[in-house]
Amino acid sequence: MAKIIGEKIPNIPWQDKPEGYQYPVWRYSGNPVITRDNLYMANSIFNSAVVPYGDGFAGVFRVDVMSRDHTLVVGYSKDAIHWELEEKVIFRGYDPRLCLIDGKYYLSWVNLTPHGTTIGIAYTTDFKEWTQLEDACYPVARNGVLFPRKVNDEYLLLIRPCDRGHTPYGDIFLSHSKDLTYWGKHRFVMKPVKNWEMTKVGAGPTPIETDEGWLMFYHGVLTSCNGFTYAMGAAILDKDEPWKVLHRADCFLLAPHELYECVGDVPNVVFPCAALADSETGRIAIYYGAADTSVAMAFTTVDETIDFIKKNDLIK
Ligand code: BMA
Repeated sequence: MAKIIGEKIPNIPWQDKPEGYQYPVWRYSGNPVITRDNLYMANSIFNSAVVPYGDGFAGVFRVDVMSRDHTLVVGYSKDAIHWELEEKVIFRGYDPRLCLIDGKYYLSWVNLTPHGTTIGIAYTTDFKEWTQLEDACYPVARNGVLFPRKVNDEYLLLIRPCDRGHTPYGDIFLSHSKDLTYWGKHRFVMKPVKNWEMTKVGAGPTPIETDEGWLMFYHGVLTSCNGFTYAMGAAILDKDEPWKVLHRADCFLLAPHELYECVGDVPNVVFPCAALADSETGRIAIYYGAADTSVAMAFTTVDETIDFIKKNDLIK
């Protein structure tokens, strides 16, 4: 039995696995949970981040507005399924991740600069006032994902260097920092290996600490004759040296199969940006962008996912 090391979330949203379903990750039956109807003047609300907050949950949501500008707004929920979003734009950019480190909620996102995208970092304690730090790197990079605690006394950030366009390549790297300002000791973590992720890979939700290592969900991109297909994979990174991949599934765990994942502004996209993980029960609720149009949820347990990764392990 694998164990999640982290907080208890007794009110984690949950639905049991459908009878007879064979795979380790199953979708919420009420998907999608957030659509453009959640906010006036939204074109689409998708790749978004959530965390437990107070007696409920808070989140930062990617809202592409009707001018098609990329904005980030805050939202709140009692049950992590039904969300109230605020109109106020906190930052411009996209693909937010949230991470609680030492009592502060850190946001990392794709920050927009005149020279291309980079990784913005800001923190808050109340989701109202934000303090923005220096960008974590120079352009061009995306998919910046912080670890929820220091490892060997250093903060860790997964990062995916890329180009200014729809990058036809992309490997995951890990950077270290003592102060969240100066980043260095850049380590290669992983590159695409199998067909389903052959074009590029990028970290997804904040890594989940387990007694077997860091559980990292990520997205992988396949290029077909019809364009990109984004699916979700999973790997386990070494606890103390997380640039070392201990286990990695050779196949996706969730791919665009439902209509709301296959049809939208960008068809065939499953893009995970957040996960709630309850250390008491081992339950995990994953939040992913569906077809760059809405937010959907899927469930798994730490046991099911780790078992599946090990049974289909490409690390021999
Ligand atoms: C990536 C990012 C994501 C998006 C995906 C599919 O490059 O821009 O925000 O979901 O493409 O369009």
